[in-house]
This record gives sequence, C-alpha cells and structure tokens, in this order.
Amino acid sequence: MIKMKCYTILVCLCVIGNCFGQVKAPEPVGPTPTENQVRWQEMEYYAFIHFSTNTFTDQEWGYGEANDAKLFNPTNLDCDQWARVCKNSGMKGIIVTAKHHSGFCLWPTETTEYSIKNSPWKDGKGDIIGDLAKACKKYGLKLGIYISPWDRNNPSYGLLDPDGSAPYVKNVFRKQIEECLTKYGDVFEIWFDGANGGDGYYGGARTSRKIDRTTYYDWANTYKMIRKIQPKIVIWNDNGDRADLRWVGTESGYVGETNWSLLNAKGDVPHDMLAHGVENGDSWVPGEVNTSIRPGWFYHEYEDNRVKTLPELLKVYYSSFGRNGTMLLNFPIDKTGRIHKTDEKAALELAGAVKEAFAMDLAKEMKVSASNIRGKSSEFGADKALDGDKNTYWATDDAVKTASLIIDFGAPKAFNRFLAQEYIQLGQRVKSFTIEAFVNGKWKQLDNQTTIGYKRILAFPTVKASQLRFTITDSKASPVISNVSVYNAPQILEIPLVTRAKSGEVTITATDKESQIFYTLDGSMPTKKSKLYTQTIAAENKVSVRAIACDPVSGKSSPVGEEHFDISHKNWKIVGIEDEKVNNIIDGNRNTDWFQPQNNKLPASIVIDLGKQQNLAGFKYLPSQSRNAGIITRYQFLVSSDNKQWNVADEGEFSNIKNNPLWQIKKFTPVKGRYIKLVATHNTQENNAAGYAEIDVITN
Ligand code: FUL
Repeated sequence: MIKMKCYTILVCLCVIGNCFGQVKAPEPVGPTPTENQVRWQEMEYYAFIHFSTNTFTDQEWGYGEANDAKLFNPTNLDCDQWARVCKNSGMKGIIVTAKHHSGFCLWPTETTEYSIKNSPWKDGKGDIIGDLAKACKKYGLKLGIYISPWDRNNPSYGLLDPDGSAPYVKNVFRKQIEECLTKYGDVFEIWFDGANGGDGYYGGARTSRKIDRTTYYDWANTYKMIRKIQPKIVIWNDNGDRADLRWVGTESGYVGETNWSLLNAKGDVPHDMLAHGVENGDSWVPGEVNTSIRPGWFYHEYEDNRVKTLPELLKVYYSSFGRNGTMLLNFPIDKTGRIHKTDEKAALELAGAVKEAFAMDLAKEMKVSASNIRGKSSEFGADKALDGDKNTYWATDDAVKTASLIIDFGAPKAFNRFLAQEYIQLGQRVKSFTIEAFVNGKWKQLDNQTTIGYKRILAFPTVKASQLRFTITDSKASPVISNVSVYNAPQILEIPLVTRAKSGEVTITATDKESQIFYTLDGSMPTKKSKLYTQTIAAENKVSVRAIACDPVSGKSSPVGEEHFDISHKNWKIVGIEDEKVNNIIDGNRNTDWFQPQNNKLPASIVIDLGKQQNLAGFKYLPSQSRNAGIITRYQFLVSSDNKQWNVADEGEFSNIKNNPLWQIKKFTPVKGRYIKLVATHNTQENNAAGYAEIDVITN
C-alpha cells in the first residue's frame, strides 16, 4: 500500500514538474567542445593574412636567405586597411603569418636578426604585429597568430643538444610564441603549419635539415606554455599532438559533407579523417577550412586576374560554413602592404551575396510541429528550433533517436536553402537526415544528408511548397536541434568556362545551357552589348578572353569569366615520346593528363618543339588534376634553339604544390628558343612518378 502511495506521489511530482518544465535536459553524448572551441566556432568566418619576404621575392616558400630581409619594404603598409576590408567582409578575426617558413619575423623579436628590425621598412623600427593588433582592436576583430614551426633561416633549426633537447624549440620557437602571446593582447587562435620541408639557408649555409615533426617540437610542453599565457586561445596544429582544431586535408576550400567534429586523441590522422572527422572519436577536434582568395597564399602580380569569383567563393562558403566547419579565407598582402583592390571587391561581393541569400528566414514564427517532444515539455518544444535563440533547442525523449519537424508556411512559399544547427554543447548526435517539401498533396524529397554539427546549410533548386519536413533518420542519441531556418536565395549564375584547344580554337561554355554568352577579346569587360557567342573563336596568338553568361528570363548576368592565353600550341610537338596520349599535356584541357612510364626514374624530361623561335620569359606547369600522384616539387627548365645545345633558364621548387596542386607559374630572364625541356627532379612522394595536366610558356 505504501509503495503504491509513493509511486502515486512520484507520478504526481513528475506531472507537476512537467507542468512547470522540470523535465531534465538531455545528458551530453560523447566528447563536447570546450568554451574556447564554442567561442571559436561561433566566429564562423575570419581572415588569413600572408605577408613576408616572399611578397617581395615572388615566392610561396622563402628559402630563408639573409638578403631577403633587405627587400622587405612595403611602400604604403596599412593594417587599418586590412582590418577595414575584413570587417566589411563580415569576418570576425585575422590570423597573420607572424613568421612563415622563411623564418622572417614581422615583429622586432629578440630571437633572431632575420626580422623587420633589419629591413628598410620604417628603418627597422616597425612592428607589424603591433600595428595589426591595434587595427583589430579598432575594428572589433580578434587577432590570431601563425608561427611556422619550420624555420629555413635559423642556424639551430633541426639540431639537438647532447641531452636530446632542441635548442631551436627552447630558445627560439617557444620564445617567439611567448613574445607574440604576451605583447599584443588577446590572441584567439595560434596556427602551427605542418610544412617541414628540409632545405634552406640555416645560419646562412644552403643545407637540408630533416626533423620528426611529431616529436621535435615537444608539443605537450609547448601547448602547456601557450595555454598558461592565453587561457582563451584555440590551437591549430597539423604536426603532432592533437590540438583544439584540425586541418580538413585540402586547401581547395571544402570539408567533407559528412563532417564529425571528432577525432581520436592518439594515432595517425589520414586524409579521410581530416575531411570527415571520426564518428566515434574520443576528442572534440572540429575542422577549419582554409583557402586563399587567389591560387597562391602570397601575392603574385600574375594572379591579379585569378582571384576567386563570386560563384567560387560561394562554393567555399557552403562547403565550409555549411558543413560544420569555419571559413578561414586568405588575403595575400601586396607589395605596397595592402589588400589588393580586386581581392577586396571579391570579398565584399561575397558578403553582399551571403547577406542577400540569408536576409529573410521564411521559417521564423511559422507554425511548427514535432513527432516527439522531450517530456512533452514546452522547454524543448519544436518552436525552440525557430526562436532564434542559440541556447534553446528542440529535444526528443531519450529513447527517441529519429524524429521529424514540420514547418507550415501557411501558403506556398518559394525556397532553396535549408539551415540546421545542433546544440553542440551536448555533443554532436545526428548521423543522417532528410528534408522534404509538401508539393501537390505529397511529400517530395529535396535532399538526404548525414551530419549537421554546429551548422549545416543545404542548397537545392528552388521549390514552392506550403510545408517543409525535416526528418532526423538516424542519430547517436536523442536529437538536440537549436536552430532550423529556411531561405530563398537569389540565383547566382556560374561564370562561363573559357578554354582553348591545341588548334587555337577558343570555346566558351555556360553551366546553364539556357544562358546567352557575351564576350570580348580585347581585355575589356563584357556586357550584353558585347559579341554574342555562337561558335568557337580562332585565336592562335596571345589573347585575353572575358565572358559573361546571361539568363534571358531573369536578365541576371554572371560574374566575368576570363582566360589570358599566350601563344597557341597549334604547331607544338612533344619530342621523343611515342605515346599519343602525351599530347594531353599541350591540349589546353586541364582535365586530361599524362604520366611518365612507370619504369622511368626521376629525373624525367618532357621536350617540346614550339615550331619556331620564341622570346621566352617563363613557363607554367599544372600537375594532374585527377590523381594525387606525380606532382613535381623540384625542377629544371631548359631552352634550346636546336634541341642539342641546352641552357638552364630556371630551376627550383614548386613550393606548397602538395597542398595546392594548381598552376605553378615561373618567370625567368627572357631567352630566345624553339625547344623547351621541363626536367622533373623530385616529386611530393619522393618516388619516380611525374605527371602533367598541362605545360605552357610565357612569352614577352
Ligand atoms: C601551408 C603552407 O606551406 C603555405 O605556405 C600556407 O602558409 C598554408 C596556409 O599552409 O602548409
């Protein structure tokens, strides 16, 4: 009898509790983010700034040559301009290459003479990190620091004391970190690049030094020091001990559609884990998507017309923000010391397009119902996913791992974007979900995806419907959804693709077959009054093609697509290789490629007969775009008039090509020649493969 009374009392208490929202919140599931990681994730979008001696030597990786310091002399450096552009672009912070691989420091460090102290800029009395810290404060941006562990200039880099400790780590690397983290106020993120190449001018001598990047830097103690100085910081590291953030395995600007903010604390992290995380990982290690607004990380004048277009930047946006990642977009500072106007324009255009796309949340204040609500409590109701409050959420009963939400727009509404967020403080749970539209009396599936995490944004063809159903089809535990929103983003037409075949014929294609294409051949900006593209264009000489795609119905135009072609390959012949497919290297199609025969050893050469003498001022190499193999890292480029007497026109490295396998452009002192020879001496895998998508020349 007493038991019955107790049970009755218990049930009454639950009911009363229920009425007063006393239903317990869900317990966390798996690893959860630290406060620092939540704060970082909510930044969502911030800038990289690459600026160093490389800017003045036109390199991607400086060799650490002492003389380069004397070249560092920006004529109009303005950190306020950097901060203003980033702020106006909607960014929340700036991570600056305080020290890149060359070892050159942008602040008057006590650890080395290889810094702006010994540059002509401000007679060696400048402090760029200090200037940027002030500019960030002025514009309400957070400051981040990139310090390359690899230092191609420092004499002690890579050496060990008899006790096995590393004098470079103790007396240089950690001191540099300490200086940057103690002298410039709060730092939100510190970034340790994973590149540890080998050769450099260590102490002035051109040698190669190899280290084990997982042990040499004694990361555990380095992290301890960092967290003591800056308790609110997050650490990004692609070297050894797991840090707070992970690289996503590419610099192309995307993370996997399936993206768990989880890794295992120990063990290797192959590319697949970088791209997708680990579903049952034991540590919270979210992905940061880093890419440059241009092909390179540092400024190169020849990339002024290769700044990412709006469609390309939007693709990065949806493939980073929209896939539970953050977006770290790089601006290379130009030789004047400012963000180039073309880069600024591109970043502002992206900000405008994003603002327009997400201006109106069609789900806000709409009627919403859920298939299950935790404890039937209003505290976890479906409306909590639509109230715009990041700290309230729709939750289901513990035993309910699949559930759906139906948003009723009242009347048919056009929409093409869906956004969902998990309340990640309770762990990342959702494994798969679908979205459907109620059209003509039945549910039509719009998309079927996997993870959500901090934020997932889906883009799909515009649909008109009175209801949207969001169904979580599988989850590690009861779902906890803090936000769901729906939008109708305006159409952004893809830029037209401009290619030129070996024959010299130029083809311009638009993604949307209904589009009209207008183009110019004189480098001027195309409009709807320009020439209408109806057939291929003969263009055997140097030519600048610019084109736009126009939607005849909406009247909208795409951003400008452009290509600047040098001499055509019409009379080119590859010498001494029977395989017909070798002509893929000069067919003008970046999606075809050719590889040296398997049994060939490096060094391996490609000789091309240009058909007649040319004034050569450089060359271009594009590695295979379909296979991560045979990517040349070190080369020799020779020129000849008779295919007998050869002269070396250029030699060196394609820096960072492993992470950035794009066009490599090399200029050299002009030389006349009819034959060219590209000799591959090393590749990224240090084996004997050499692959090519395209080889081209630069003439003057
Ligand atoms: C890479 C570096 O080698 C590039 O130069 C650039 O700094 C990029 C962000 O990381 O590992």
